[in-house]
Amino acid sequence: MAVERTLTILKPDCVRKNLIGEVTRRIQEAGFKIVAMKLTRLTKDTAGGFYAVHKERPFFGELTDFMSSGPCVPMILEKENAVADFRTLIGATNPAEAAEGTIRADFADSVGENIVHGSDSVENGKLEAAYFFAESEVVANKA
Ligand code: 3AN
Repeated sequence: MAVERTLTILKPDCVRKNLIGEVTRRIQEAGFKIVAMKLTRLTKDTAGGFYAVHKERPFFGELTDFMSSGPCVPMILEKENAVADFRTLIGATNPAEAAEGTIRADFADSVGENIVHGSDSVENGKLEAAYFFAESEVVANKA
């Protein structure tokens, strides 16, 4: 299986609930290597740019309000089969439908406030990673 990168964001609800440590622990325990990471706060505009594909959706305003409501923690993660394995680890978008033991099933309140983002393809992962990180901020993590 190929080594891939995926982009996650520990969303503002994750930070507010003091879950940065617990969610990061689960990510690392599942075998993902963190190759870039920062604490940042999106503006409504930068959140809108990230979710531009959802611009016409009825929840776009709510989504960009939420994503700019407090600090978040974007990370680039590396692992074999990272994109699909990360989506398995976090569970379905709607926490009510997320499998038992997944991050969203355990911690998320709603489809809007669902603790973490995960890229849906290798291609989007690259675009999303570049949205948050310069190449110079990505570290080869061999540990
Ligand atoms: P995922 O993040 O699991 O790939 P998408 O791409 O379908 O899910 O949706 C992007 C983000 O938009 C989700 N993470 C979620 O926070 C938000 N979202 C999706 N559907 C809704 C909805 N019906 N109401 C509010 N927010 C939503």
